[in-house]
Amino acid sequence: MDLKAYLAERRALVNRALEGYLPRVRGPAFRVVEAMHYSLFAGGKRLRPILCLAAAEAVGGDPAEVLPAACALEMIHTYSLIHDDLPAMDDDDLRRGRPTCHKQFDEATAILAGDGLLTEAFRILADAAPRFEGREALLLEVIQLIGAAAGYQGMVGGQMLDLLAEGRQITFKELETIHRLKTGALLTASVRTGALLGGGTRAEVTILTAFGEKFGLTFQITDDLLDVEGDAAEMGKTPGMDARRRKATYPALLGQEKSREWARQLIQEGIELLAPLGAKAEPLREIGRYLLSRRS
Ligand code: GRG
Repeated sequence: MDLKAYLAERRALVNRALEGYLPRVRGPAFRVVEAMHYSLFAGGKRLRPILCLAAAEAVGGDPAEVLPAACALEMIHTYSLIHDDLPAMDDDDLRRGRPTCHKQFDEATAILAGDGLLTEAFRILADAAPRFEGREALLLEVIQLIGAAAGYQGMVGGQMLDLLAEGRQITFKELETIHRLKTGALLTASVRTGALLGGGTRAEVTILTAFGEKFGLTFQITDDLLDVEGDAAEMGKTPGMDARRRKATYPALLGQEKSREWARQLIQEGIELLAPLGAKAEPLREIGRYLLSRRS
């Protein structure tokens, strides 16, 4: 399959839906809407929504059915980037090739833009209820799982552990826990959401969730490698920040070559898990392979 064309088509689908969910309607609080819009449309890869759509497809579901959840996941991801870039956290100036939200607007507006995106995500999910008439329990399960993945049991908890680990020597196991929560939880939730709302059987949902977990870890290893080897223009952010902040990373703990090898092995294991799903899971397999060669 032509992965580049697939990703471009899916990205366009997600972007159109996001535009619909976040129109730039003028009003007294327009500044915060503008800041939300600024960060949401700064050109991200849309990996989480695309994973969600591809997982629905892998179980024979209709991707259009899962679009609201896919958009909610992208909003949560964008909120996390806005808050992660704040002076109190990573204090970054560049994100998605543009000044970070707090640089473009101001710190208070960036905090509110993140809050606005997180809240809006759950409103969109709840608003999708009429599409799931007779299957409301499924939608509730998804709202619960995304809440858990984004909150203190997932991404927020991982971010806390990451901040606590700064400048301290940590073990490989601790590093894996941080990344499983900070980045892996939302990526895994994206795949699981697609599988559930796409109408997958429990066995299919279990397979896809296990794939999501392997994918999440592989993503983080390749993210750490990009920070060492990547190019600022291609990445849209400043490389080398992990070392400057003395952050524990896979290359720092294992070395670059071993990290690359481990990423290869993990995603291969993930792809093998998808065997029972047959050809319908090909986009997911391709997205998995793409992790090893991505430049941004
Ligand atoms: C502030 C609650 C809170 C959490 C922040 C996800 C996260 C936790 C911080 C982001 C910092 C970071 C660079 C983590 C590494 C992995 C990651 C999430 C990279 C960015 O995701 P991509 O590559 O970005 O999918 P795009 O811009 O393409 O959407």
